[in-house]
Amino acid sequence: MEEKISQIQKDYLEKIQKAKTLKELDEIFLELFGKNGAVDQLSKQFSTLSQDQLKIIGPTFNQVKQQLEEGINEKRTNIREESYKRLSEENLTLQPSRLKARKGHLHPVTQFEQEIVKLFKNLGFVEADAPHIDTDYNNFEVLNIPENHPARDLWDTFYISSKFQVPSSKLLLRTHTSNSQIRILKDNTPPIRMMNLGRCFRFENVDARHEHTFEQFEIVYVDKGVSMAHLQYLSEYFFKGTLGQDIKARLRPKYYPFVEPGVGVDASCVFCKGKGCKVCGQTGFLELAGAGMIHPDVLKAGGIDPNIYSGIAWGVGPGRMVMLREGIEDIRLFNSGDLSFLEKY
Ligand code: FA5
Repeated sequence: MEEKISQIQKDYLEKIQKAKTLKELDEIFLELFGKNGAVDQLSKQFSTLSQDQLKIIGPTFNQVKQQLEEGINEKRTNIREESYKRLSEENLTLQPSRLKARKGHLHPVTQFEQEIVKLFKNLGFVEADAPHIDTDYNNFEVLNIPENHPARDLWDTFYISSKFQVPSSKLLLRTHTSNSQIRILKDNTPPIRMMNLGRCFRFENVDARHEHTFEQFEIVYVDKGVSMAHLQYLSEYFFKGTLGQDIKARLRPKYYPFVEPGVGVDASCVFCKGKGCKVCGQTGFLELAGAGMIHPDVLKAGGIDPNIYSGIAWGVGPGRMVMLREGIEDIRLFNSGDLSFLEKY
């Protein structure tokens, strides 16, 4: 174990030293401290050590962790300072007459979001607000995800430093628009038809389909006699309105602690129309949303009697939908600020 620690120390101190950009440093940080990163992998092996071994390894491990973290921070500062220096030494001769006027337009995800808000406004849904920075209670606990629930692993997030915490409520960046559910239920009386749209955040291993900062769209519908049939109808209404009239919706059992039953909502594949192809893994369907009947405990926490009312909640990622509709292969392009990409939409 000691050897592994010193190998990681050696390898990563070297990598940090060689890094030239902030992006490279971010990647090194994720490799080390991200989910399943080198540090995480090491600490998982601690359970195989005896108490005596732990007493020796523990402090070394913490020391190396701290050294690597400090190394990254120090290098970040160096890279920033160097680039400020370069900028301040640069001599710019601006010639405004040569700049071509550029016409801007809304971001492709924003365009799509305006479409879906309109679709649901046509059914009487009203927009509700929910904050990006929220309490652990609203984002997790009230949704049946207590502190040690395994579902938290799927929705790891960024926490606000304790110096800025309001006493007694841990603050975090919301992981999903489902933090709107408790507000919607508390602030309204049935029949409720509301939707929430906006930014969500996760401590993700970022890749072509996963961003740390992305958008979600959620609807909450509560009334007497609301059932899975409404869920099926609304899913199909959404897919037909955005992907084409020939698209079908399929509900498949899936676990979310705040709905019962919970479902993954699939759309028939836009590429092969349900026949089976490479994109849908020959299944004919693509999973696009999570949904279900609102759990009675969540209704109760929102002051609504589950013996009288029932409700559905449904959440989708607009970014992933735009990727599908426009054939975009990498979700990271959306936040990249790359105008040559954005100008195509
Ligand atoms: C949720 O976030 C649940 N809150 C959805 C829900 C709402 C369930 C209401 C039940 C009732 P999930 O983690 O599966 O579930 O995310 C929902 C959608 O958000 C995904 O299908 C995907 O389209 C999008 N999404 C999730 N994580 C990311 C990510 N890292 N980057 C981009 N899109 C993401």
